[in-house]
Amino acid sequence: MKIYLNGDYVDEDNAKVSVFDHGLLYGDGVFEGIRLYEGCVYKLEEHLERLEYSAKAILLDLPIKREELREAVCETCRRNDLSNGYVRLVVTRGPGHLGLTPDGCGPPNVIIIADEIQLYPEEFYENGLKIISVPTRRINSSALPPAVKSLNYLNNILAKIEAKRVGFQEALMLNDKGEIAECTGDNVFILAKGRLFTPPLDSGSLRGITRAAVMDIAAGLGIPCQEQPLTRYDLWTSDECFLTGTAAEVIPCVEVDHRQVGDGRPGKVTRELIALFRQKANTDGIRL
Ligand code: PXG
Repeated sequence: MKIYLNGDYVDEDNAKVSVFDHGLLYGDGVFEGIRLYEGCVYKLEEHLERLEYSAKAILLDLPIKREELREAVCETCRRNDLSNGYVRLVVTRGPGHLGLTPDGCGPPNVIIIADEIQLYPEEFYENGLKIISVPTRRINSSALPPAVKSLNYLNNILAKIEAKRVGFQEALMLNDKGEIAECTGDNVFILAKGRLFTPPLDSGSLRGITRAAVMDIAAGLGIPCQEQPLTRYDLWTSDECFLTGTAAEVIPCVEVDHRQVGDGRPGKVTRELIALFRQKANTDGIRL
């Protein structure tokens, strides 16, 4: 496998960064996860923009321009002969001293890994996921803007472990007020009385690119969609529930905290959104 590392395409075994990189020492950096569908890098511009915003928010100067980064993502896919897969784009603060200050750190490391993707088994798209809310909370939006896709995922990882230990595939994460934030790597939607609802960013949700794509598809279908704070009760009593994310795409939830959602089967609107998302996935991006 060829990895892009600071302008070079190197073998996996030679793709090395310093142990003094603050990305490793402190999780100081930003990243994106991007899909490649039949030779088309899905919503690449949106991902590059979000990366730039994440970097700006944490005062990290990207050492590479949009055009170069776009080409590097595509070239990494080409060099690995991929036409379907997953791209991980990472920018770290770079090597520095032991100590939190990023003064003297750098240059940032820019890493692009393009590989095949491990998807949820198709069975979950047909039968739905069972999810459970967990004690570990989403980081408060006043502590770290949830729109920043940083290298700090420890509380999401703890949430995932908590859900898995009690036999669930995914964890529902709440914010400090007990409102729904999101799942560990996916946004949450419900359908109630014919309207879609998803938590606003302020509730602790990432500005998901799949979330936005689903909102567009829903608008095209004439289904109203509102960003609104949601409680666990709203999910328990919803007619349909689904998650959205780069890796999972659109995936139904049929049980939340042991309460069956709707009739316990993936809902009609959810199935329609899954089908339309899949239809459009290889048309909405940049061709290799
Ligand atoms: N919330 C969080 C916290 C995320 O990290 C999403 C929502 C969905 O956003 P997009 O833009 O992908 O629709 C994400 C992003 C994984 C994995 O391995 C997934 C993400 C990030 C890191 C790892 O499943 N998803």
